Amino acid sequence: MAPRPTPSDRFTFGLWTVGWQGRDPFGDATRAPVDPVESVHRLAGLGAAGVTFHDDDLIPFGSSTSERDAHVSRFKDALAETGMTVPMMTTNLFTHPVFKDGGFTSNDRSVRRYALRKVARNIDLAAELGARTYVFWGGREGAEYDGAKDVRAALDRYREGIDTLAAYVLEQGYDLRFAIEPKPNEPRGDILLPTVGHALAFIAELEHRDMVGLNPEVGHEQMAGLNFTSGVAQALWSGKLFHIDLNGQRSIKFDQDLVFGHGDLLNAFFLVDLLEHGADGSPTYDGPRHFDYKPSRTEDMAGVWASAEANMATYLLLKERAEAYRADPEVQAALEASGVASLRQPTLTEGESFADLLADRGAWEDFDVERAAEHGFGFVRLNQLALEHLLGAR
Ligand code: GLT
Ligand code: MN
Ligand code: MN
Repeated sequence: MAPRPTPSDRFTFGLWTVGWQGRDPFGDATRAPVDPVESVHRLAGLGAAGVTFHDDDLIPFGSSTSERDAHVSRFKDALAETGMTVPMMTTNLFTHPVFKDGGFTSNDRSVRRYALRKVARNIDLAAELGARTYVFWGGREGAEYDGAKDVRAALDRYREGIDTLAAYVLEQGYDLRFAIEPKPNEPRGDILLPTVGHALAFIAELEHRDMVGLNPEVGHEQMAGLNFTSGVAQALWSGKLFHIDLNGQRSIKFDQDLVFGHGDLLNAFFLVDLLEHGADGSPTYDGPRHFDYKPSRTEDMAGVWASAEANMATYLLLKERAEAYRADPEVQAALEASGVASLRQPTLTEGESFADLLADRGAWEDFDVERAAEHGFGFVRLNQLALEHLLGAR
């Protein structure tokens, strides 16, 4: 039996996920639109804690002020009726043709100015709804042709955009942090800030770098052939894991946005272990477990809600399996034998200088290189134990 989620598990979903109609570059929508109010009720019924959204997911682009107020008001009612929260919000700077060359980095300055206004307007709503994280996914910030974009100027404009909006948040006194979401390509041929590493380097150049972190997505790193769990570990190491997009991806291809765990399952197992248990058994991340997936266009509406449940069930199953893995004395012995804990020990002893190391004959002159080279680390055995726990064989 799959475990049942409760709001204390902090599962959240983008309104654009269950609301995806299945339109792709080759085919029309396979499902009718879903009313955001219905999504709030359905997801609450399944045990989720909250929803997230782009401005245009709730308030259709081009709505008048009175229409906007009406959408927000019935959405707020749904939140009040269900107890659902909105921990994160974001802006759609990619659907309307005006953003075809990007928002913050469009070669058209008037579009850049319009993009800043669109974000600021939605930041006001985010603060009103109590969101704590504001995501920036720059899907259209990029190019297809190397001569079409001065990348250094684009990065200047990207920095200007983020810093200007960060200053606005501070001036308004909003309790909101920014999270940049990297992606290597799609919809643009090449997107700026393509990976966790690029985004971390960009954040270090910002004036308001303290309030800007990351929203890494499983599939986006895997599209670039990278190890997601390892990227998340580096984001944590930098104190920059502000939010996370969980889903599934099968290798280097278009962005699949499958259900969490329906891609690289072993990597998902170690991701859940990292988030829930870190290195010493305590959680490393206490924010929402946010699913950013697309219910496959083969599914009808019953299949959509079943797929939403599947994300949460998979996460909880992996959490259970990771707990069993951690508690197994054989795993503990294998971890010890593999030197996993030993890596946490500094290479120089406390108080030891580099001169002391240079004087240590045991580290060089008398070091038995051949003997040290013979020693096996037992990583395969460790991985097999993880796999057996994952498959429920232990
Ligand atoms: C878009 C994208 C996602 C981002 C969302 C936030 S929207 O669907 O594919 O990865 O997280 O803008
Ligand atoms: Mn994606
Ligand atoms: Mn995402």
